[in-house]
Amino acid sequence: MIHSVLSSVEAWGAAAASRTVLLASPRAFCAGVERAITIVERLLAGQEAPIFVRKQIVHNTHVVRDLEERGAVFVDELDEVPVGATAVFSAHGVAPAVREQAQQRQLRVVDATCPLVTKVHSEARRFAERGDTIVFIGHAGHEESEGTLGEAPQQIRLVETEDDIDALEIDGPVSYLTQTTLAVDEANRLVQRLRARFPHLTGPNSDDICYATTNRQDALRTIAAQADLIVVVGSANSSNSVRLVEVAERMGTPAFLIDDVSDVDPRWLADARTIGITAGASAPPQLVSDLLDALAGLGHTTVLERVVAKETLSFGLPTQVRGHAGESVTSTPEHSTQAGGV
Ligand code: 10E
Ligand code: SF4
Repeated sequence: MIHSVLSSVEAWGAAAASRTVLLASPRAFCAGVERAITIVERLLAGQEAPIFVRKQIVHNTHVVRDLEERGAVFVDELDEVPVGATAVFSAHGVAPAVREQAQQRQLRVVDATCPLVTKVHSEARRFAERGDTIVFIGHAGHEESEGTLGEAPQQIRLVETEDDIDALEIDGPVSYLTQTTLAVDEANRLVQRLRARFPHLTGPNSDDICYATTNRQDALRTIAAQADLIVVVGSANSSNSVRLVEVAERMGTPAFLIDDVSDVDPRWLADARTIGITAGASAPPQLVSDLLDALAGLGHTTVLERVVAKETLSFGLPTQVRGHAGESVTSTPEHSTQAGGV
């Protein structure tokens, strides 16, 4: 016990140094996540009865814990929700079968699906109606994939790798769609492979990988090129956060995913004089501020923000929680908000 405390003190001692921090921008909350959290917050503020949320509203342990403490009840499936109660669908979207189940249970549904995920669902229905077989590039078992696949289960094939593509046997017209949070470089590689196999392949009018995913990866690339290591703030089940780690690693820069500053291992920092920091789209900005404060406690830090884009997109709220007509939620990743107030 004493030995492990001493070695921990030694490790933190070795981590003490002055450093440069490269801060990626945009980082942290996107507009779809802000909207989903606002929906739950408003329902909690306006109603005595429990608010049930199907699955994690977004894939972040801090966000979920905070909303839980304020009264939200997270469930895995709708059969855990009492008949007639209020149920929120998470930002990742749901399959039509889940909507039908909600109707059967006479639930009051408030849909927090990000509009950019809804767009992919619409494309899936459109491609299926015209008779295509749809190749969906995404991650098996992820809620967003499950939701989109559910739009036309007989006509959609999920692929994750080039081998999956090589194994496809499809007659007739083929189109593709993607999960919104894929790594852009990997997705492009897979689409190229698909096109080689199916030369008449058609796709969405505009990229399914969303603006927030793209911006966070672009910003990360600019800092990963100059950093000794990258720290990504985000939870382990957050697809877009994990992709940020992988993008950095593919560039040859070691990268670590942390839920918050308490996950930092001082041994990572010992030889790192330039640290790159970013956060996934579901991570509260305050967690980045906490990390910066902790690094400042280890020695003088010079923080340089690398801005590749300004995000001004905003999404309207569902009528059930709208304060006034046309009200929307804007993503402001450059500004810190309280982790407890997400
Ligand atoms: O695991 P994901 O990255 O899909 O989700 P997240 O909750 O970490 O971030 C928000 C992204 C959503 C809702 C999917 N487009
Ligand atoms: Fe919407 Fe993109 Fe955010 Fe997902 S990552 S919630 S698709 S804006």
